[in-house]
Amino acid sequence: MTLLRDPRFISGLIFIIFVARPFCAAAADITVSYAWVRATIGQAIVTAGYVTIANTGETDDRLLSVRAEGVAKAEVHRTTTGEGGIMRMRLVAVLEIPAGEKAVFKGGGDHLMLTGIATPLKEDEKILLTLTFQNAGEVAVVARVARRDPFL
Ligand SMILES: [Cu+2]
Repeated sequence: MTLLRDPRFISGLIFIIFVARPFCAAAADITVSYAWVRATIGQAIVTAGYVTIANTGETDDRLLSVRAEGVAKAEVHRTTTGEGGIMRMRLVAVLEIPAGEKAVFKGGGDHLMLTGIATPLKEDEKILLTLTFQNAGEVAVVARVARRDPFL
């Protein structure tokens, strides 16, 4: 991966790993934790990721966009179960994070949809996610790659 040869990327990553708590990143009033991405199967170029976003401040914030290292596109999706148990998934262009509240991503609910994965994501690898918020700005978090929720 060419990113890993870029010294700026490496120093950025080292900064995140040693200055922020692992698997948890904070900017102002927004904390992103419990970040993990489901390992890809075979040559699949699509997978899902999960985070918990807490807004500990007094001001509402909004998640505007997400980037994932080595992944062409990352979006917030919401799965809902309708009549007859039919599951639907739709794009959430802007995710509101009201003051004092938490957004918990999970299977069957909100998730990050990662598409265009250049290199298969294997269990125990790590992937850098960068979430951009309206007020808090960019919050980077190192997500674990796992086959199932490593935080349960
Ligand atoms: Cu999805």
